[in-house]
Amino acid sequence: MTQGHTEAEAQRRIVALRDEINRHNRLYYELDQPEISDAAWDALMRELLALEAEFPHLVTPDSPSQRVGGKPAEGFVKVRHEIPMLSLANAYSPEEMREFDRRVRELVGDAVTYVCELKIDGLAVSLRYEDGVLVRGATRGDGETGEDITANIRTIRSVPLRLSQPITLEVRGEAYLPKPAFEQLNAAREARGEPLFANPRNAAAGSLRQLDPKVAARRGLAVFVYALADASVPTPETHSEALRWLASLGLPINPETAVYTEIESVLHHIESWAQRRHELPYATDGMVVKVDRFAAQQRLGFTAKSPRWAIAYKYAAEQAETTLREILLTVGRTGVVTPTAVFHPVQLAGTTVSRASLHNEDLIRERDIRVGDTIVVQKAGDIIPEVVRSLPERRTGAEVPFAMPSACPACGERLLRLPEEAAWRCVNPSCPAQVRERIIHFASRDAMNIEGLGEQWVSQLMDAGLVRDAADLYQLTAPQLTQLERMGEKSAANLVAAIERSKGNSLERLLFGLGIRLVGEKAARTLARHFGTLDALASADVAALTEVPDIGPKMAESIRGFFANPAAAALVARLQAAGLNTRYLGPTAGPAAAADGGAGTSEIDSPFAGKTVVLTGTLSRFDRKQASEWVEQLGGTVTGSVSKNTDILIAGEKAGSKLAKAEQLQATGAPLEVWDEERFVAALRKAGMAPDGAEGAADARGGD
Ligand code: 0OX
Repeated sequence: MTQGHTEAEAQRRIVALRDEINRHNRLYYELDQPEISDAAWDALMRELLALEAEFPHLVTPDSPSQRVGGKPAEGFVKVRHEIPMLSLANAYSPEEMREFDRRVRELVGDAVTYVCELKIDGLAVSLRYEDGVLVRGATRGDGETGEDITANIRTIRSVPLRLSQPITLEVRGEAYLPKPAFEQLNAAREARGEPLFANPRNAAAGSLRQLDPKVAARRGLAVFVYALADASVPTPETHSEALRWLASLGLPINPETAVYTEIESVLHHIESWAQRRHELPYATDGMVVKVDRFAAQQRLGFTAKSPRWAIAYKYAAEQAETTLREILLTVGRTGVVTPTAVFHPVQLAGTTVSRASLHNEDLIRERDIRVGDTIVVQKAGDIIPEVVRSLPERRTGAEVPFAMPSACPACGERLLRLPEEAAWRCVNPSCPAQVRERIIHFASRDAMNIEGLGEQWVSQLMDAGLVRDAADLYQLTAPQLTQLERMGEKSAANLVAAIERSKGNSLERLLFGLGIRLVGEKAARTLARHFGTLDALASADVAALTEVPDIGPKMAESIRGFFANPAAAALVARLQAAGLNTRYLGPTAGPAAAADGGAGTSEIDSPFAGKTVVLTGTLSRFDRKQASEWVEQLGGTVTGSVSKNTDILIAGEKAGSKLAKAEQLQATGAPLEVWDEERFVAALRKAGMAPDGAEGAADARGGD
């Protein structure tokens, strides 16, 4: 097909192929919506490579053939904020607001005016206009350096491309996804069987970081501008006037601002929005209160991180009372038994909820939660429901205290709780619940990527006795599948083809799919690249494993343990016998293998793998429990006290003795690192487990 081209023909075809491949790379890596099979992608790439080999002088550095992975290593150009983008100090109670007011009055006197603005739950952006024309949009980043997202900002309809006057200015605002757009986006993802975004903020962040502006455009983002950073013309003397002025220039300003001179009026205003805010078509999580007069702002100045002239009042999670009907137990892939509270449905932060994870037995005991209890539930961050406490004073005597059963609810085998662990685990590796979860994981997109094989089919296949482990998938035939309810001939043929295709995956997908404890996607890639074949990895001892960069002793032990386990070894042998590829195919082996270097959803870069982590102090964006879960999901071990075994101390505000101890240890030369919340959040984001600001894997899936 490539032979006999004239150069002009080759050039045209090369350009077309590059466009096509770039488009599919984006669909695959950034949108998780591949339109073509891996094999079809391979064919396009092979054609391009052949043409480029035939006409080497037509190779350009930006050809997708020259890339590792599917997109440039640097997705966005970095932008330095001449005027830093500040963050806000938080207040959680009226008393803290009154303290803020006292501090303000102490410094600038009694004649103070405050502006109240709803705190929009989105992503901070900076917009720069030169002579009235939008020239740059940037994310906040770390406040000093953000990313240039001009192309995406241009697609946001509420952002004017030209102001009503030819002024040069820079403004800050919040980009957000309106609730209806968020719901539509998730509905579409659900219809395609894709993981959902956990909240509008993550969806907004993900949308803004799309490399293809067309995609960002489709997402329906909007912006509210809330600050003037810099302007080439004389500007008003107060923030409230500045907002009106910016509105007159055509910039989108939130209409719900209010001005008061007394803190008690501010508090009343805050209270008046506590419920009403849920009716707005966009998500809010508080009220920002700013000193109005710029001269007063200047006198108040800044602390290290935030202005002294503004504060964010965060609404407490809305709570409701309900009755606990039952505690359901589910068994995960690794055998961990997780209790879930099932309660009478209640309205919370605008939606109906009836379930909340109870995490583990200790939490149920600490909160003295009994079946039949009246319980208080809330949504953490307005999104994730949790049981806050029980109300023992409401008991009738009929309530039943919870006891973790001694047998697995799925298979009846013994449950075991290891010292130092909060979780009970089913010890039976052939427990059907575990097996089901393992097969689902094996088939999942980031592992073997068997299209169409989701939870439902796995359950049906197991119930029908057709599949007992991942290796059985490779024995399935179309006639067997059509016996399943709702499985037509076409679907059956597609599924068999998808299973067959997965045999050609590069080793790292198989390794990740095997679900070896602590081995995430990144480690799987590292191992695949290092050892090259499954056999080489399987016969590596702990010493050989720990020699590999980024593979720590805990992961090494886990890998050894896996291959030493006869059941696991038997599974691997059957997979090999079924004809699965067990070699690393290299970074350019097609989408299935080329995730290397792509910073898309599959790049899990865990700084916590194998590390011992301690959390202390107050974290402003989430609680420690949530933080611990993230660290553990990223392969870290969270312990309660600082010792010489501690690798990382994450210190929030008001960190006390643990921080002191860590600093003492550091002084003695211990390699312990102390991280602040910003660094923690940055690491989470990088690992795709972002509380705000990252597309894909973990945020979409709620980090599970
Ligand atoms: C919001 C919001 C965020 C400007 C000065 C310090 C922080 N999320 O709605 N930030 C600010 O103010 C910036 N105002 C807001 N309304």
